[in-house]
Amino acid sequence: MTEVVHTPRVFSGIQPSGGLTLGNYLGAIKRFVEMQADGIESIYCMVDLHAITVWQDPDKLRHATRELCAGYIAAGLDPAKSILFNQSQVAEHVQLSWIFNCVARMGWMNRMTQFKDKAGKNRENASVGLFSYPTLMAADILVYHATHVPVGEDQKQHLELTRDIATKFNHDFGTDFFPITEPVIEGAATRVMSLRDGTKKMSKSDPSDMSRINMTDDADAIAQKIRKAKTDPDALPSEAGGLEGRAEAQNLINIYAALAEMSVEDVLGEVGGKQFSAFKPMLVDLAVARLSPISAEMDRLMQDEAEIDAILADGSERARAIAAPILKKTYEIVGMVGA
Ligand code: AQP
Repeated sequence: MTEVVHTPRVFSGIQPSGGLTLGNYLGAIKRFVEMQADGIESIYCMVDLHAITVWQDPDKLRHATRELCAGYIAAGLDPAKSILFNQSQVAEHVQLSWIFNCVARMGWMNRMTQFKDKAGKNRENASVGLFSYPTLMAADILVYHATHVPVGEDQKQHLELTRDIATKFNHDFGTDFFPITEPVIEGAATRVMSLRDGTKKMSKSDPSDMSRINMTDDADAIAQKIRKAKTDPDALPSEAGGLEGRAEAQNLINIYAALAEMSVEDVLGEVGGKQFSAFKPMLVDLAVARLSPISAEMDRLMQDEAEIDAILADGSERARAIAAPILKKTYEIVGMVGA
């Protein structure tokens, strides 16, 4: 069998399950913008079908989908260079996910920690969609033959499953058709933690708004949240080793480093020895300087919903042009009769 060389192509997605957080920005979108700058063909999705694995109010879902698109663009994605679209408009994702439901094994799915975290104690009452979420995610990626997927640390296990599905499909059908995708988990803030609890991920759906910085927060809200962020009584260390066992201090330093585009070591070289009372105002100033222009641009873009809808429609068409032949070929490999 000849080895297929897959051309580099980037895919990633974010759920419109609420407003964008600083976690989504530092863990994902900021990396998307850097990858666009590298000139690799890039496809960025608003994964609305993933969002409905837990209840979404339809009006809020529509708003969040458009706002997420505005967030992508405001952060620096150019819809002429990158393909921006919402998942539900390219049916090939769902069609391929069915094939992958038949490739993935129950044992693999039962090991997915995100399902366990999100379903919580009431697993019997979770949607079937929440359980099969990772096979749809594998389809999102592989329906474009994406080779690189920039994500935050929390998505690592789903990406490993995507690789397992591609490997098993290729093995079962004696082909090299699907690439073995590389996760791209890079930067100082691949796991931004809650401002109220340094052991919990910062999340859109955390009931406490004080736990996260939203990309739409104004300067006052950002300042208030950082001022009230949980910390410990000690001064900041001068070296990274001194952050061990200090989850909240580590989190605020990681956020600073990612926003300043500095290494943690360099940040500690500057702020080591300072109390949080002196460091927090520095973090507020930096966060406001970096995030305010993005939220102002999101506001401006949201004034023209028709323009956002046109960008999504154009992106869907360009995405479908890539996905349709890959799905068709998959069906042929599997043995579906068709034109
Ligand atoms: N706290 C985080 N730190 C770093 N990266 C993060 N991401 C999410 N939270 C953090 C990254 O953002 C991308 C999109 O995530 P998602 O919206 O698909 O789902 P999620 O990871 O479940 O994000 P949320 O905010 O926690 O959403 P809800 O509350 O709806 O479940 C991914 O690349 C993710 O790694």
